[in-house]
Order: sequence, then structure tokens, then C-alpha cells
Amino acid sequence: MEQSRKEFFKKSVLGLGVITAACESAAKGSQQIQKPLVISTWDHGKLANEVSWKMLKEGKSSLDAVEAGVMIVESDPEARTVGLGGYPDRDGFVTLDASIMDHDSRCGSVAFLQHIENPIAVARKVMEETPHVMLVGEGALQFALEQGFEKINLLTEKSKKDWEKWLEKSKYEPVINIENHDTIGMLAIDNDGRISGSCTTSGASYKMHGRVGDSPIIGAGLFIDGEIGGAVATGLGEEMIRTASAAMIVEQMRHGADPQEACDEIVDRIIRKNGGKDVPQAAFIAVDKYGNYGGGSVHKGFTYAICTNEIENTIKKAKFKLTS
Ligand code: SD4
Repeated sequence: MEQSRKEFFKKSVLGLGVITAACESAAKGSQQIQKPLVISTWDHGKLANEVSWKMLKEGKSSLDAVEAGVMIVESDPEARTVGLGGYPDRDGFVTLDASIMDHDSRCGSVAFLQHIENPIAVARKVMEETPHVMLVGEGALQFALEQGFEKINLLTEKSKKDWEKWLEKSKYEPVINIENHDTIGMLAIDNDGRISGSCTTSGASYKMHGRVGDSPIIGAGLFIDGEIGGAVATGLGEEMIRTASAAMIVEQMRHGADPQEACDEIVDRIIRKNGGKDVPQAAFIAVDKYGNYGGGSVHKGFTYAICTNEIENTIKKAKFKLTS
């Protein structure tokens, strides 16, 4: 008798748990979506957001918005870590990585692409015009030219001079600027509540020729799942590839973490994997499908720009974990 009462109690409690969980998810399901929304990495994200925000307010898709927004930074010769004017590799070649992904998990990317000002637009063409996800190097260039992109010299005088100075010592250490202006990654939600993301970079400055970072690797530098949300990364790409960071952030959110908690968890993981010492910079922004957002980094200095109906395009300092 005692046994069956206990069983009954256990079953009731379990049942209650199920009911509570169901209520919670129903509540979440009915949560208002903060839309439109656009969030991008670093200070230069603010300029990119401006373009994307205007498009989102006009009712354009998040996919169009994340492409057009980051193109502004790609085409800016003063943005030294993206597109035109980006720092070259150690042999003096500007090689670009980019990826784009939409609400329905459609994605495209290019890696080790040279001579093309807007690799993000080529990544989108890979997504829409080929049966593939990723094209690299010569093949990516060939495809871009077939698609009508212009072949140009991406190495500006300024970047060439800096590279020549670097050559004097040629100390091989891929440089990641932890303070400001780096890879641009963007996440946006449009008026239909659809989320997309983009990521574009010239990669780690003075890297080895042929080195590819996380930015064109779906799941490492960028990941979107329309059912959950999205994440994008900046920092030393090897860390993001090792930990499949962007996908892991989305998975953390799938299991209940909010975007800030999800970024924090991956930052902690990267610190742990490095034994807590000499940890490279790694930084993330994330958004869930309701428009909750967060940003986090290993080291101080990472900023992101956010724009919603409530928040005028603003640069925020992200939470960071290490002070050294
Ligand atoms: C890379 N993640 O190629 C890029 C570079 C970057 O902040 O984001 N720098 O590793």
C-alpha cells in the first residue's frame, strides 16, 4: 500500500513536471518577437547596421539585410580586416573568407578567395546558384568571375606598407586585434520573424598563405537555426573551429540558455580548453528567435552594435571573462 502511494506521488510529481514544462514552452511560444532587429560585431557594426536597419524597416528580408550591411564594411578600404584594404597574409596576398546562412538552414560560403571586393555576395551566390555550400581558392574565384564579379587588387597602399613593415621582422604570429574593428559578423530578424546571419573577414593578419579561419565554416564562425536563433564569431578562428562555437551556442540556446548564457558558456569552454593561460581572443554575439540577444568574449575590448525598435543603433561593450 505504502509502495503504491509512493508510486502515485512520484507519478503525480512527474506529471506536474511535464505540465510545468508544457506551460513554460507555451509561454515561450507565445513570447513577443522583438522585430526587426540587427546586431553586428565591433564598432564598425554600427555603420553596417544602419544599412541593414533601413532595409529591414522597409520590409526587406533578413537575408538581404545581412548581405548588404556587411558589404559596406567589405568595401571600406579603412576597414583593415575585411575585404578591400584588409591586411594580407605573410606573403602579401589578401585572401578572404565569408559565409551566409538563413532561417531555413540554407547556407553558402567562400574561403581563401582573392581579388573580389564582396566575398559575402559570392557566398550568397554559392548558396543560391550551386548545389554546394562552400567554394575555395581558385575555384571560388572562377565561380565569382562567371557570376559577373569584377577582379580587382585588394591590397591597398596602406596595407602594403604595413605588411612591408611587418616583413622587417617577419615574426610569424597571426595577429588578432582584440580592441577594435575586426571581422564583421551580423545577425538580423526581419518583419516576418525570419533570422539570417553573415560573416566576412580577411582573416588573421599575416597568416600563412592558404590558412582558412572560422568565418567561412558553418557551425564555427556562423550558425543559424530558424527554430532557435543564431550566433556569429570573431577572434582567432582556430579556437572557434576547435569548439564548433557558433553551432554550440545555438545548441546551448536549444537547451534553455539565453543568448548571453550561451555565449558565456562557449567563452568558458575556450578558456578551459586552453588551460586558462595565454587564451586567444574569441568573441561572440547571439540572438534567439524572440530577439533576445547577448555578446561575450574572452578578453576585454569586444564591442557589438545593436539596433531594434527600442534601441537606437548603439555600440555596447560585451561581457568578458579574463582581465589579462
Ligand atoms: C579568423 N575569425 O580568420 C577570423 C578573424 C577575426 O577578429 O575574427 N578576427 O580567424
